[in-house]
Amino acid sequence: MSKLIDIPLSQWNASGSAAQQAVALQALEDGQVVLLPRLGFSLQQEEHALLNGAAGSAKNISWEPARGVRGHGTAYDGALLAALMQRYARHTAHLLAGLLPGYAPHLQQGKGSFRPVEIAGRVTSWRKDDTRLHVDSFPSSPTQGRRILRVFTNIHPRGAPRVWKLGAPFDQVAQRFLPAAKRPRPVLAALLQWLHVTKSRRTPYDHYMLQLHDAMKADLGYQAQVEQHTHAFAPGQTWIVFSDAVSHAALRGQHALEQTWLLPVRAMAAPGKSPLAILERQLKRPLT
Ligand SMILES: O=C(O)CCC(=O)C(=O)O
Ligand SMILES: [Fe+2]
Repeated sequence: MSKLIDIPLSQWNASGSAAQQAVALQALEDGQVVLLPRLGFSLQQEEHALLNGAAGSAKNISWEPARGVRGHGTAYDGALLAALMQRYARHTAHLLAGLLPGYAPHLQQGKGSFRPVEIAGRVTSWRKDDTRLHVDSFPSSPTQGRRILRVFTNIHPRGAPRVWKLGAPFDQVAQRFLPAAKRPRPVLAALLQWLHVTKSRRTPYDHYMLQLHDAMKADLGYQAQVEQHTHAFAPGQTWIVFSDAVSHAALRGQHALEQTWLLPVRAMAAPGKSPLAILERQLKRPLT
């Protein structure tokens, strides 16, 4: 199965045709990336300055509607960034409503991010190293089974692609790494919540997803040998992915926007394809 499917929408608020909606839904739930090769995101005149301010900063800048932008230091105009992120979030909401209308009433808005730093050569710990194949799982933000649906747009002003690798399907990842996974410790989960290390309770599901995330990144033999395809996303392109199930790595690129949406498993067309259901089947017990 090909890892990406193209849908040629060129407007954020266009409804997809019924056929495009069906293709997008099935592709995403089957672990493919939905690529919108003609959907770019235009910056306003004054926002172009944001693409020149990254020197020295090594991090993505995250944004939440309730808390605004964080981690932008003094290099950026916070109000300008917040307005940009808000507009991008709104555009992604329109896109998802038009392409995945069955999801729309169930989507919960997560964080957004502005990614002004070149990925290649960035120094991080292995656990934060997104150049290694992984599935997404956030240590401090348990999803408790909800799907992580993310929209990315390459906004590089001078033509640099954002290069990803896509790896093995989720059920193969789980089969490979679950046998050695540590068992969840409910007392630890309660403590982490009490200390506000996690924003809500880390369920057994979240525990196993973190174990997979870490085990994949830590295993350099796996990284070298597993099936993988490289794909370059050009500036002016947008892509949608369930990043909790799709093995991915970002190898190089600079200047992207990303917005995360969370989807309850019951809102999927085929809930049995969720990582929650796959892990529960393999472990033969409930993980909520
Ligand atoms: O920045 C990117 O293109 C993706 C990096 C990644 O794997 C992530 O944010 O989860
Ligand atoms: Fe990731």
